[in-house]
Amino acid sequence: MINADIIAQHNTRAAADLRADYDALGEHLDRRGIDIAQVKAKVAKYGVAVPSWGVGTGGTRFARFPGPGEPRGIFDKLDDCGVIQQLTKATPSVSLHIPWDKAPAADLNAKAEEVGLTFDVMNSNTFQDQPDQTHSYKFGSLSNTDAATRQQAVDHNIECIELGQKIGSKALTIWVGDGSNFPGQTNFTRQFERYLDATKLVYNALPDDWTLLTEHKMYEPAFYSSVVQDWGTNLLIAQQMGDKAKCLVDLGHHAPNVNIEMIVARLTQFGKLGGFHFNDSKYGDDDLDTGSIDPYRLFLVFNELVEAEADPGFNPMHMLDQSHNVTDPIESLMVSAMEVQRAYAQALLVDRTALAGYQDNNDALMATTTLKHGFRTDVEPILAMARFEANGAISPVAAYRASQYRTKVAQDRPDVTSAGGGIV
Ligand SMILES: [Mn+2]
Repeated sequence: MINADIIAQHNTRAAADLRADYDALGEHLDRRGIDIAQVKAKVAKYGVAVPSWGVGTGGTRFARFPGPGEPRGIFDKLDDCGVIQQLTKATPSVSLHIPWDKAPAADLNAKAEEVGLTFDVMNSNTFQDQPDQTHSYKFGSLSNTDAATRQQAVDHNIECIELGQKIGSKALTIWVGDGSNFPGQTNFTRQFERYLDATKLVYNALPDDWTLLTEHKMYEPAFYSSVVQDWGTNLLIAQQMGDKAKCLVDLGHHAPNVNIEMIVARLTQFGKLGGFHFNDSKYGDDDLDTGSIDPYRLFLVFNELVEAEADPGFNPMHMLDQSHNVTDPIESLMVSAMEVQRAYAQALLVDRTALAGYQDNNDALMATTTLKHGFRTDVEPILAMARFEANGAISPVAAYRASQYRTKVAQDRPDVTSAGGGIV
């Protein structure tokens, strides 16, 4: 963890400027009929989960270029996630990936408490083979033509639920790489039937207070067809499973230019939006840092989420899911968490009464201008003040660099040449 004195010194130098910026923004928002303290209170309560695999350097199918001080296992990863939360106060939980993060529940709980974190959604892994595994997933997992292979995948998912129950998790996310690479290789219908039958066995093992999240992705690793390729298929799965099953939307898992915010609205309308994987993309499942390419799209997604917030039962799970190839993963995850918070804060500023009026009167120009007014407002003082008041850092990246955390952990953690990239 970072020495609290470093954060305090850093904040002391920046506090006066922050106060002035915050007060100025407060006056501006007051003229718009918005109470800055209310927005700040909502932002302060907002949290996005960090994926355990995100703190290691990612890679592409061509190469991976690890940085210094890479985490050696789940306990190093939890240290790094603890730092992200300590500085940003925006990432109170971690999402584990099994078997990469498999460890005794008592040890996981003790470490999480030590670094001030809780555990979010569990993630299963049936898209690669493990050394001790009986059946291969080369030709699929939950939809494999071989019953024993499907059962192995079902058992693994149930094992994830059982570990999750011991560490306070309340949800399981399933993403499978199942599909085909050649036209004719599989029968679409029979393959999906096998997937549904196997997934139902996992669903039936779900505790009453748990949610099953299924994640769609258009292509990769299968390049001709994917069993769970789009939100329509995902919705069918959630409907077939039952009330505890919902859809997870990964922002990078759609064709370019697809209107994701409308998918969010559709799934929300029918009570089937279960959660998000935030990241950004230019071409495909690029897993770039959230908000780095198209922050307006992120804002439009949050506009739908804020619209739905009025329903107290609406509580989708929010998680980052990205791969860091050229940056320090801790820095990328901190910035990304703040980008998610920023989009949320901007969406909170939208005058929804005015917007509804323009929509009803078909005033397209004023409707879109009203929406954009939220996006154009620089809400950084709100985010920084929320961090400051929670004993986080006013400028997390600057405080992190001043702490030399990476240099210090690199002394204990030997260089590694390869590790699971975990790009899902
Ligand atoms: Mn994902």
